[in-house]
Amino acid sequence: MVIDVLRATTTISWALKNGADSIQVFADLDLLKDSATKWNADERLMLGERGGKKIEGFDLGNSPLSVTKKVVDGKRLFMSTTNGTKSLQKVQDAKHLFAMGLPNRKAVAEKIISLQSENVLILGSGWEGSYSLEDSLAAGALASYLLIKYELEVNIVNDELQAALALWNLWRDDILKCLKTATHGKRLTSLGNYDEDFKCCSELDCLDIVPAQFERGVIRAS
Ligand code: 3SL
Repeated sequence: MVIDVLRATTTISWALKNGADSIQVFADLDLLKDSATKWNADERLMLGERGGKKIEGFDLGNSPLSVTKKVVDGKRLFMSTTNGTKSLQKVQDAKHLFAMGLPNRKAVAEKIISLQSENVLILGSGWEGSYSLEDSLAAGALASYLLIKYELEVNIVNDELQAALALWNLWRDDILKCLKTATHGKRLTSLGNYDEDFKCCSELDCLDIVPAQFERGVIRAS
């Protein structure tokens, strides 16, 4: 499972909630443009960012607020972001692959339990290869939900997730503050007013959507 709280997996979850048909993720922009041009022009959108800013010539940036029903309903989104879509590509050979943000934490947790998987690998997207506070927070939020609801069946097997759980217990009552304290939050703040994005990305368990990979690189609501 891949987490990118700010903001890729939150945007993916909201896009699917608002009726996007599917989201095809890319690390490489040329490949993205090539695939997008082969798709029906009325049914495609190119979406993405580099360094937090919308990519020139693209229809949308990477904000969960931009993927409204009016804009994305019935469309395939061709998406590339600095970290989140790269992470999704990296693990695309996984048997089951999900994308999670804080808004769909509960929905993804219930899905995981329903699959009765022996092992669950959680990949926080971070920022260009380094750790990020907000993705660890969400990993801790997931662990916390699973432990409280399914205590006997869940076993945390590494210190990274124990630390993430401790982080969640520290910040769970002020998620918004945690996101703004994170270096990525500060980076976004330095680019402009992202208050509504922060609010949207910090809202817990408000979406019943589980974004799941259906074919290599293509994510749909499950
Ligand atoms: O790195 C990513 O995948 C993005 O979500 C970063 S940003 O929030 O759009 O800046």
